[in-house]
Amino acid sequence: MTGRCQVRFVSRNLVEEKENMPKNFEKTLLKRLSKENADKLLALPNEKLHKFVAEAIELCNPDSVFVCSDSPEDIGYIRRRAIELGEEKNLNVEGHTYHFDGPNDQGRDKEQTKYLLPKGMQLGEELNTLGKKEGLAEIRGLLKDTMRGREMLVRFFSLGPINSPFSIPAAQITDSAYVAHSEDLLYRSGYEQFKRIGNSPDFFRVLHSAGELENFVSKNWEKKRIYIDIEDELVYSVNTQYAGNTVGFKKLSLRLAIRKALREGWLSEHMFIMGVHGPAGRTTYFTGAFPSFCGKTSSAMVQGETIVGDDLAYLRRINGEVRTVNVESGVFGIIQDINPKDDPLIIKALTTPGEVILSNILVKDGVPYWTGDGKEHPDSGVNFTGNWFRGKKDKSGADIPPSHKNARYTIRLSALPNLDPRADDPEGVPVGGIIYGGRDSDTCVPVQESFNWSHGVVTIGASLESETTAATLGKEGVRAFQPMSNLDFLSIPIGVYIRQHLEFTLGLLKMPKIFGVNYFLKGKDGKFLNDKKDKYVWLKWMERRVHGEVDAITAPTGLLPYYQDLKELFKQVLDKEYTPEQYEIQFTTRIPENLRKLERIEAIYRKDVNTPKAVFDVMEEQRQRLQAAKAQFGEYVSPLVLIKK
Ligand code: SPV
Ligand code: MN
Repeated sequence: MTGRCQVRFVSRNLVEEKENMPKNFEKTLLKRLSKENADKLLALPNEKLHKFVAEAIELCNPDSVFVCSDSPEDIGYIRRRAIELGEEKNLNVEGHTYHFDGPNDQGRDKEQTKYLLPKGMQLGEELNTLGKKEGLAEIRGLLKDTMRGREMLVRFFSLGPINSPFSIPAAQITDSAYVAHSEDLLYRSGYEQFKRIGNSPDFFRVLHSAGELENFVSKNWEKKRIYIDIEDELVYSVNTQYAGNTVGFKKLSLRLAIRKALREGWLSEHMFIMGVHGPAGRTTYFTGAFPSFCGKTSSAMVQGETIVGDDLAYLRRINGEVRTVNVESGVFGIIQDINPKDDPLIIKALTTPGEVILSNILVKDGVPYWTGDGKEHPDSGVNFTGNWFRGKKDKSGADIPPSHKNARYTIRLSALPNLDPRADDPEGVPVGGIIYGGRDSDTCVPVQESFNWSHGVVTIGASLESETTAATLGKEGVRAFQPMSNLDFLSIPIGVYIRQHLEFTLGLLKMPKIFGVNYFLKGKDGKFLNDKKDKYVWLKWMERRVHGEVDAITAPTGLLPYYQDLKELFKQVLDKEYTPEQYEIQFTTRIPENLRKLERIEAIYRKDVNTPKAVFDVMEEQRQRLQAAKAQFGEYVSPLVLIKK
C-alpha cells in the first residue's frame, strides 16, 4: 500500500503535474518549495496537509522550507541546523548538546495557553478560553512574517507506536531546529504513516514560531501565546521556546487527545507506563498519574522494573481488557536532583555518548551541572540568565541557582537499559493496575487499593490532591486539587471527564485495579514516614494484589496491606527490616483528615453540573464508613484493630 502510493505520487514529474492543478495552496507550495522539498511533501497525498503548509508559508513568510522525510540525512540536517543556528551548543560528550530558554520562558505558561472556542461552545469557567475569531486574529497577527529570513521546518510524527490502532498522526511546522530536534528524540517518526493515511483529515497539527530572537532566545516573551483550536485540532504557539509550550505533542496535543478520546470512547492520560516484575518472570503493567515533582518519573524508573513511558498514555478497551501505549518514545525529564546514587540509569544515559539535549542547566568548559547532581560546582559558568557567578541575584534580590529548577534532559527511551521490550508494541500492553499519587503530608496512607473501579475513580483519581513545594510556588504546603494529575490539560468539563472514566470499564472482562500511593506522609514531628525507596515495595505489593496473591485489610478508605506481606517484601526487595511500629503508624487511617478531604473535594464537584450522581454516592459511602469507624475506634484507626479475627 505504501509502495503503491509512493509510486503513484512521485514517479512522474511531480512538480509539473501539480502545477496544472487548480488549488491555490498547491501553487504556493510549488512556488515556495524547492523541487526536492515539494516532492517530499507532495508524496504525502493529503490535501489538508498541503493546505496547512501552504497557509503557514503565506502567513509566516519563511525564506525557505525544509520538509523532513525522516531519512537519516534529513534528521541529521535538523540536528546540524540546531547547532548552526546557535539554538543548541555542543557539550564535551559526543552527541550531547545544551539549549537555553529565556529567563521568562522556563515552564509551561498556563495563563497564555488558551482554548479557542467556536461560537456557541462552552467549556466551563475553570478552563482558560477565548473566542475563536478573536484568538485567531490575534495569534495570526503575532505569527505574521515571523519566519522572514528563516527556514520553516515541517515534520511528521506518530503519537503512539507505528501501525497501531492507538496512534494519531501529527504534523508540526516550526522555525526552531531545537524544537524539531527535540521531537526527534521524543516521538516516533511519522512520514511513512502520512503516506499510509492518504487523504484522511484525521491528524493533529501544530504551528510554532519562536518569534524574534535575541541571544538565541525568544525576545518578545511578553507576547507569548499558545492557542489551541479545538475545533480544527490545530495548536498555535509563538514567542516561546520552552518545550512544554512548543513541542506541540506533549501537553498541547494531550488536550486535543482528551476531546478525541471522549468522542471515540477511550482515555488520554498524563501517566507513566511501567512493567513491574513479579514471581516466575511475570511482568504486570501499571499506569501511574502523579503531578509534576511528585515522583512520577522516579516511580517509572525504579531499578529492577522496566519502563514503557514516563508522561503520556493512551488507554483503550481491546478484547475485554484495558490496554495502553506510550504516546512518546523519549523522556523530557526534570534534571534537578538526578544523581548517580538515586538515579544510576538516567545518569548513565546522561553521561554516555549518544543524543542528549540538556536545557537550562549550568555549563562551564563544556561540562553540564545542575542542582542536586552530587558534583562539586564551579563558581561561574553560563546558565539561563547568561553569565552566571555564585551570588548572582535576580531582580527581587534572590540568589539565582546554577540551574533552573525546571531544567530538563531530553533523551530517547532507547538510551535507557531498563526499557521494556514491549514499549513499541502496536497492540499496547495490558493494564493490571492504575496508580494515583500526590504530595500529601497528612491524609492518605502510603499505599491502598480501591474497593472497586468506581470507588477508585472517585475517591482516589478524581480526589487527588497535591501540596505545592517552596520550589514551585513560593508557598509551601498549599493543597491543590489535581484530579488524575490531568487538571491542567482538561479540554472538557471536569464532570464529563470523570463520567468518561466511570464508564470506561463498563462490560470489561478484566478490570484494572486502582491504587493510591503517597510517598510524602509525615509523622507528628513533621518528618517523612517513608524512605524514598519504599516505593519499590509498594509496587511489588500492588503487583501481588493484581494477581490475588496477597490478602488485604478492609479500612474505611480502601484495602490495606498486611504487615507480614510488607515485612517479607521489604526484606526481599530492599533487604530492610520493616518494623510493626513503622507499619502501624504509616497505615493508620487518619479519620478527621480524610473527612475534611471529602468535604473539600465534594464542594469542587458540586460546582460542575456535569458531575455524575455516582460521584456523590461513592463519596457519601466513604463518609459513612469513616464516621462508623470513628464511632467504633476513635479518630486514628490502627490497621491492627481492623483485622478480622
Ligand atoms: C510536566 O510538567 O508535566 C511535563 C513537562 O511533563 S511539560 O512538557 O512542560 O509538560
Ligand atoms: Mn508531564
